[in-house]
Amino acid sequence: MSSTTRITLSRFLIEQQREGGNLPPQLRLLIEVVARACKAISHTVNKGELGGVLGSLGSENVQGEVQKKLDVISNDILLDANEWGGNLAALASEEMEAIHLIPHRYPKGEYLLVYDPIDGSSNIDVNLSVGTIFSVLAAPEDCSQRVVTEQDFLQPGHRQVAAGYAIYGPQTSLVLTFGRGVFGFTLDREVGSWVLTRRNIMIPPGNREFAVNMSNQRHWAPAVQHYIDDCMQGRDGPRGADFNMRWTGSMVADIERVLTRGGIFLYPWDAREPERPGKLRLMYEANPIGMIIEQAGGAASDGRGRILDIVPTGLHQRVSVVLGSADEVETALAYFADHAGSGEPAAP
Ligand code: P6P
Repeated sequence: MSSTTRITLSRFLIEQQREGGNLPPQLRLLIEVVARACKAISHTVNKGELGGVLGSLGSENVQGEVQKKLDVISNDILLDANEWGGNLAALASEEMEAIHLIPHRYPKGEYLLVYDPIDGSSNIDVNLSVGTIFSVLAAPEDCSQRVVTEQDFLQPGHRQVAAGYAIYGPQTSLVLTFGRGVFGFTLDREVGSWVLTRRNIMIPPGNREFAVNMSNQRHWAPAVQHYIDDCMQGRDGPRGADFNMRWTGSMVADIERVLTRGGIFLYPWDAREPERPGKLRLMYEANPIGMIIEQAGGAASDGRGRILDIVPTGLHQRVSVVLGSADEVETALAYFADHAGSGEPAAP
């Protein structure tokens, strides 16, 4: 790509602000700060053994999951980068049980940032792609006059004003949406700039590829068993086509593949913990990814309805997800509908 055509993230955001007229300066600056923090996280992840950043801390996060060193390091990078800028009224993270208020010494802003600092952290020690997922909401107007509470974050996903993820893989890339299309950037490490490499990403239809953790198959609701069974029967079965399966253990890596070549990603409810709707978290996994998928022409459901219409009841609540190319999600949801009247177990 010649240097004359290189559009950096900064230039892209300024042009979006100028042209679209609905990328407010505070939101533009917030995205710049988050993107800069993702560069710092990428640099730290890439150190691997040499940086002493691998392995676990021996502690558990609010999810009851083992915390990796990089979970905490990345969380702190995002906190330190964002709390002073005057763009945020508060932050929230997978790694922090409660919301994080902006210290009194800094001005409060108009937005709420909620994020998963390292998604897929179980893959860090085995050198597989991991990522950062973030979601931006508008803070209620009276937040400037009062203490922000968790309730202020509990907005349905269709109220997000921006969403994105960084993926730390063979390349470090950033995928962003403000509700007017999905854009991809690649980190130029020589210069330290995010460079626009994909405009208006659209999920290709018709790709016969599903991403699900097959080891949970015996625990799924019958609707999911039936859908995956039919895919597995290939061209001689009801779907009339052979399917491929991929599962990386990092949502951002699987979603990057779905955005790029299509297919479907599922993490459905299962009977291992029947009271739990699913494994993935609504506020900082399903909602931001769901916004990106919809903006790329896809669909994002919890198996019964649109993920972005779910009214959250808790910062760390979990949800079942079925998302990807609109055609394949529609086909999968037909299985859910077929089984819905049978009284079979499904997401509570
Ligand atoms: P499992 C990572 O912990 C994560 O939240 C997602 O990134 C990923 O898709 C999923 O969980 C993997 O879950 O049960 O297959 O390890």
